[in-house]
Parts: sequence; C-alpha cells; structure tokens
Amino acid sequence: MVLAAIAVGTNLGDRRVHLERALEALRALPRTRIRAVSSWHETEPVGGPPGQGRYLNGAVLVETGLAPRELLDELLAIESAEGRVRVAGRRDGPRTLDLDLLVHGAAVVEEPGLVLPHPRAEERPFVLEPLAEIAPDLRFPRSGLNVLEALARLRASVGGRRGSADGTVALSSPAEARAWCGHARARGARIGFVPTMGALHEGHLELVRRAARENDAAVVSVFVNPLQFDEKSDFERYPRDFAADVALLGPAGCGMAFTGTLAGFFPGELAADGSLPAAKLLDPGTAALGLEGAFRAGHFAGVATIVDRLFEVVTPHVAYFGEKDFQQTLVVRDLSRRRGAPPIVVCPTSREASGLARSSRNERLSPTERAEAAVIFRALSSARAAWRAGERRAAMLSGALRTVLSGSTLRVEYATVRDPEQWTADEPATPLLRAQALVAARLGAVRLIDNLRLDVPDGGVPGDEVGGS
Ligand code: PH2
Ligand code: MG
Ligand code: MG
Repeated sequence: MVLAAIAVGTNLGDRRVHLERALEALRALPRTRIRAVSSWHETEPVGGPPGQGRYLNGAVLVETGLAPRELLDELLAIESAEGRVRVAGRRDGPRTLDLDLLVHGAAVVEEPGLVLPHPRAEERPFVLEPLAEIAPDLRFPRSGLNVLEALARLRASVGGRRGSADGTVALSSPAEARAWCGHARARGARIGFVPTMGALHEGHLELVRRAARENDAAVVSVFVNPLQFDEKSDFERYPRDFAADVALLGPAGCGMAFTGTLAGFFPGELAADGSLPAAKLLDPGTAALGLEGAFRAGHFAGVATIVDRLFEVVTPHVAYFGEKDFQQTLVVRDLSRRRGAPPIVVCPTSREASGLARSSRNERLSPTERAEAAVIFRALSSARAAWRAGERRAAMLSGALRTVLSGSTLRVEYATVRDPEQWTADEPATPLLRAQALVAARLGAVRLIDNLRLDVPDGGVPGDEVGGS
C-alpha cells in the first residue's frame, strides 16, 4: 500500500455534484481507501481559453494497492463517467471533472500519458493549497520538497524578495511561515523580523522599512497574542484587519507577512478549552519585575512565550522592536540572550506632531482625548529638562513627571524613573548615572504607556543594538 495524492478540479455544470460523485467513485475503487479530503477551493482559471468559469479545486489523499498506471486508468474512467468533454479538443479547456494523479508513493515515472510526480503540481496554487490542508508533509519525489515547502517556494517566487507595492506574500499560518523562512534562508537571504499585533501605523512601518533596508527579506508577524492580555475587554477590542495590514506592508518593503491562531502557534499543546497550559508559559526574567509587570499580571510571560515561538518559526538574523514598549525590549533582550539569538534592534519611538507616541490603541481615543494624551510627552520632556538642569535624584525626576500629569484628567498608574541598564522593580534610591522616565496612564477606557531616555541629546537610543550576539 502506498499513499497517493489526487487533484480534483471542475468548472463546468454543477460543480459540487461533480465533486461529490467523484468522491463516491473514488470510495468505490478497488484496493483503495480515502485517507483525507480537502475543502473545496474556489479558484480563478489558470491558463486555458479566455472566458471560462471559475474552478472548484480540491485534493484527495488515498492509500492504494493499485499501481500508478492502474490508478490513472481508474481516474480517467471516473472522468469519462462524469461526462468529461474536451472542448475543441483542448486539454486545458473547461471540464466537468479533472482528476490528476499528483504523487504515487516514491514513484518517479515518465511515460506517455503518465508523468509522476505530476509535472506542474508544484507550480499550481490551486493544487498545493488544498493539498496542504490534508498532506502538508507529503513529499514530491523529484524535487524532494514536501507540500508546505513547495507552497512556500511557489509564493516566494511569486512574491519577490524585497516586496513591492503589492509584493508582500501573505501567509495564514505559522507552518507556512516556517517553510517560507526556511526557503529564504536556504537561498542565503538574511531575514529581518518585525513582530506585531497588527493595526499597523507609521511606527510599525518605520520598523519594517528599516528591516527591509538592512536585510534581504523583511518578515512581519501579525498576531493579537491572547497570552499577553491581562484584560479580556482590551483583547477583544484590539483592532484586527490582516488584509489592511498587508496592504500597508507591501510599500514598506515587507517580503512576507503572516498571521495565525494560538492553536497554529502551539499545535498539540493547548488544553481542551483552547488555552495554553500555565506550565508552557516562559519565565520572563527579572526585567519583568515592577511597572508593566506589576500592573499587568502575566503580561510579560505571555510576551516572552509568543516571542520565543515567533523566533523559532522565523529564525530571524535580527529582530526589530520599538522603544515605546521599553520594558518589553528588556524582557526580549533577556530572552534572546538566553536563547543565544537573534540580536535585538530597538528603534526610537515614533511620535505624532503633538509628541503623542504612536500606538494602535490611540485609535480608540476621541479627538479631544487624543489632544489631551499629549500631556504624557510634555511630562517626559519636563523630566528630561530637569535631568539637563543637573537633577540626578529619581524621586525629583519622577516628581517633575507627576507635576505635569497632575494638571490633566489622565489617571496615572505609574510615573517613574529607572536606570535603563540596571533594571530594578522599584525606583532607585541613589543618584542615577543613566535615566529612563516611564509613564502609564488611563484616559477613558484606554491605557497608554510611553517613556523617554533622559540622558541623551534628543531621547534617542544609545547603542541601539542590544542583546544576542
Ligand atoms: N486546471 C487546468 C488549467 N487551469 N485553473 C484552475 N483554477 N483550476 C484547475 O484545476 C485548472 C486550471 C488544467 O488541468
Ligand atoms: Mg487532468
Ligand atoms: Mg488538471
């Protein structure tokens, strides 16, 4: 018995009826058992005469004792029983039913009427996409690629290396992303990775442009990670529109963007209720102590766990994070040190003209609130002015923050100062050599965070390549 894969296509007559009857006939084949059937994919005709209708395509995996030629003859018999007509004698014309033998075990055959593996299977999305659902690991004996790898190669060749106006390859699962990245690396491409939760704005695009500039391929993940949300309502309200994100990523030079589900990131690891068992969460280390770690229980364990998995999927040469989530950059740097890679590049916070740090959550602010939120940057700037005037005591610097914030309606969760290179859960009591001012505050239903390095000329990031090797 060997595994054989069959492609199914139809674009004439009642297509669903043809497909159902094809399955019935396949079930009735001698010495053959159906192992899996894909869903039906609506596809645009590829090649062939103009004006033909859309196809329904699918794939079937069978276990068979029939030899390749025997199975092929059975498939041709099923096609003719279904009234397949060759319009104008063309082999690429519309058809009531087309059954193509794609792969028959390890058979490599080149005979009249029978070429195995099917010579065009690996070039056709309408073959590979359904087949990937049911047999992602099935190998094409000639190229040696499995179905996911062949799909990745196909998309990479269509998508181009650096991305173009619409050249971003958009993938819907971590498994496909892993295969795409594997191919990119095999071609020798250097991968720059930007993990995101989508709802992309100019700040994200600055990271992506930099990743594209400094590498052969910029890869972006778009995943609203449930593990890092401490508030269910925040998770539910987080904006999601993958197609809109992909449309922004092409012009920024992104080569591949992918999304996925928690189950896709952690196959076989979720509990029955769809959650990730606590034992699978990573320890986020000491940088997670205090501030965000204190106000958002479990947040950094969720961040570390997904970032670790993202790094494993993408295996980037370098990863880019925004300084806006300052404590997160410390947690991720720790993580990458423990793993030995990748180096983490921290990029300056992108700001609106008012100084407000760009954030997907800003979308939930009213125009009035948005104007009011700029007080956070004024507070940070006031602390920096105090630093420049010679103040080195944390309590006085954070006092400067709070003085400005107290004149607003923001509900401050913390407004404080840390040594950015020696993280402590609490505010340092001895005079600082370096200082990072950090603020978290709520405005209406929205929680905002921001921070500013005080001891550099314009709040830039000194030595922005940190962690890794
Ligand atoms: N089959 C062809 C030619 N073009 N296009 C789609 N979308 N689906 C098919 O099955 C198909 C095609 C020749 O077999
Ligand atoms: Mg055919
Ligand atoms: Mg065909």
